[in-house]
Amino acid sequence: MPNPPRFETLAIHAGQPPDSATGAVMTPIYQTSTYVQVAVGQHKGYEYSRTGNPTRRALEDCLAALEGGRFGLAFSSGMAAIDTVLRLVASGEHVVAGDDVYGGTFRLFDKVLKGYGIEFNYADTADLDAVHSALRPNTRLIWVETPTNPYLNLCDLRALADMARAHASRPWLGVDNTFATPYLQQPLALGADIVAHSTTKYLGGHSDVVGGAVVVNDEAISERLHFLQNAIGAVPGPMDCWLVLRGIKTLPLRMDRHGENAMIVAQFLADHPNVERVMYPGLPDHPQHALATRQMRNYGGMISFVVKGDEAAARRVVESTKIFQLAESLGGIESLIELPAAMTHASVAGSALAVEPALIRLSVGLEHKDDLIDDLRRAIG
Ligand code: P1T
Repeated sequence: MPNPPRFETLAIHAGQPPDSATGAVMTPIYQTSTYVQVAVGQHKGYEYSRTGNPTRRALEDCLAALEGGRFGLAFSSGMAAIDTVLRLVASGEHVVAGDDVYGGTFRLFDKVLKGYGIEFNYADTADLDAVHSALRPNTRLIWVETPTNPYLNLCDLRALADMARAHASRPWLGVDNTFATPYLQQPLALGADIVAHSTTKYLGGHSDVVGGAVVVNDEAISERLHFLQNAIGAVPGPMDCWLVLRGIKTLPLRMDRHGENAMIVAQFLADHPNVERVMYPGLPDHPQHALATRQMRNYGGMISFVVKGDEAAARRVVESTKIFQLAESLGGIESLIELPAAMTHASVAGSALAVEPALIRLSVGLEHKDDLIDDLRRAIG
């Protein structure tokens, strides 16, 4: 038996054999909404592009392979992916979510889904006891990010999966793997039931597309998700699927360099006299550094930090970098800087999940490390 292909090989080939019609080496963009039927119900596996599209199928198969899962589904955004997963939860059921998640995820849970009768509470997912005591007899889903957005906390996925299996209501463990990507960690292998992504970020990798994904192993969950994907219809177009497929081909290379650059930037910040606190799982003083070393291939490209002074000082920093561009989002080749409390996490303001106003978040890109350090040195003073 030949060895199963490694991650780098899957990233380039999984789900993408040469096109059967033409031999095209790159997956064609099947820009079509519908497919001819030679007689009623007689077709080549595709009827209508909300239900299925060959370019999307290539992406879905590739995503499943990268996560080491059986079934992949692509969506029009990360939020559409998460929303579709949450439709697995019925009114009257309960979700334990991390207390440090993307602001849009909290907004969806608190401002939309709660109104349809799903119960939510929020726990520090780094603290297993806190998660355990948040579980209820009607808990259907535990929803976590690791590392979290924006505080870069980790949770022990294997321990949470064991906890979910042992609990009477047998909730699913769902993991938003956007920050880590499957190159750095594969939650399904650690016992998670559902993995979700904003493919807008590292998977796409070039800040040119918005998309989402879900990967699962269980056939019944997959069937329900496929039903929901078609019924709700938050699907990506073929061009967007192609952009994500193209981005994924270099994911391993990019993640290696994101991790290297971020480690150098985090060390620079940690040594800087004007910096009060740095949150990066690769720093030895990060509270889950040992877990990060065990659970992740490298420590990723995201860093949060607080400068000495007040929010105005933080605003001055984010408005004065030249290479780090002031923008929401993350995971592209270019470095970004932002103020979560006022930007990506404005929707958690006033809630228990509120982010401190002076927190700065970096998405460390692939520019030369010395240029990144020079840029931050100029901005921080
Ligand atoms: O933007 P969209 O593709 O819909 O993905 C939403 C989403 C889901 N999960 C995580 C962990 C995310 O970070 C995001 C989007 N986040 C940003 C836009 C941001 O700047 O944090």
